[in-house]
Amino acid sequence: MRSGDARALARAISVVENHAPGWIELLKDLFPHTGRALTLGLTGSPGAGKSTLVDQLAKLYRKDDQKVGIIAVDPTSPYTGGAILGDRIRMQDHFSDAGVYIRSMATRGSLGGLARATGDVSLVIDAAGRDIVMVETVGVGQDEVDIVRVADITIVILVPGMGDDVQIIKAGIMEIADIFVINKSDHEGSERVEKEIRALQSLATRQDGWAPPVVKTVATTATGVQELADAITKYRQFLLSKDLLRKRRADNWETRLVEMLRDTLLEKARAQLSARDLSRLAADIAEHKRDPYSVIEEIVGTV
Ligand SMILES: Nc1nc2c(ncn2[C@@H]2O[C@H](COP(=O)(O)OP(=O)(O)O)[C@@H](O)[C@H]2O)c(=O)[nH]1
Ligand SMILES: [Mg+2]
Repeated sequence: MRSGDARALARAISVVENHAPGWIELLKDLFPHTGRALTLGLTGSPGAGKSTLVDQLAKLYRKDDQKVGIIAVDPTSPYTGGAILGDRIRMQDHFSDAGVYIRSMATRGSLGGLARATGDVSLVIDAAGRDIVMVETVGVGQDEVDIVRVADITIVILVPGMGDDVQIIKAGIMEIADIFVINKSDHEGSERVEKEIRALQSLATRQDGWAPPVVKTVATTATGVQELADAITKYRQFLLSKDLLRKRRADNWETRLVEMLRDTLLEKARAQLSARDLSRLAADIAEHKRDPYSVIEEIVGTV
């Protein structure tokens, strides 16, 4: 896998994603080889043009001979897999190019949570020697906010005229945007969206002193994509010049560590406690034979 074999990479990701035997050992072994890739998180409403944009960025990075990994997390159509299929079809340009590796994440039943799974998979791709890892996710809820926390740089994609800018602000994505993209700028109303972003930005200043730029794109024609890549480079340089990349990654790891700890402790507790035990305890509590606080203390005490 580390020599760049895409099939070995796919197998390694499956082991990690499915928590197949040895997955933790694999991640332990790979971890020393990670930390080199730049991870970009791209988020926005369904249909905003995330996949098209990711595709164009990948083309650009390939011209620069950078090796690219793409993780597509799209919970908008978890039942049919339609969106994932669509992504694959549109991105098949790259399929003949071993320099672009595309992976769709299962959005249901991810063991230990989607954000955690995405983080683990991006580590595997990083260890495989990819220079850029792009994570595409739909910005709708906390889970997606958590997903972008695996990223070094977060790009929020808005489009004119759908009122979805407001949705994104609600979801708290606004605060985590390092770069704003107004895609579909061939449609009317991109000026208004830009004004709204500027107005919101004036309300809060960032701790790091960075002023997130607003880049207008038409992803379908690659218009503005070079400018977006330039904005990414500029922010990366900003992070490095102020030694903020390290801080950013430490912040991300702090969030991830808590999540990993929660998962692991819960798993251990579950292993000690059968579903039947749990039902029996719940029934006892409902009948006020026992109190839930002592029950939890007891369970935690045995973990
Ligand atoms: N007019 C226009 N259409 C776009 C643009 N970018 C993407 N699209 C189209 O919008 C649709 C959704 O794009 P997609 O990349 O799948 O969005 P995603 O759901 O955010 O990944 C597709 O039909 C794209 O061809 C753009 O800048 N302008
Ligand atoms: Mg997509």
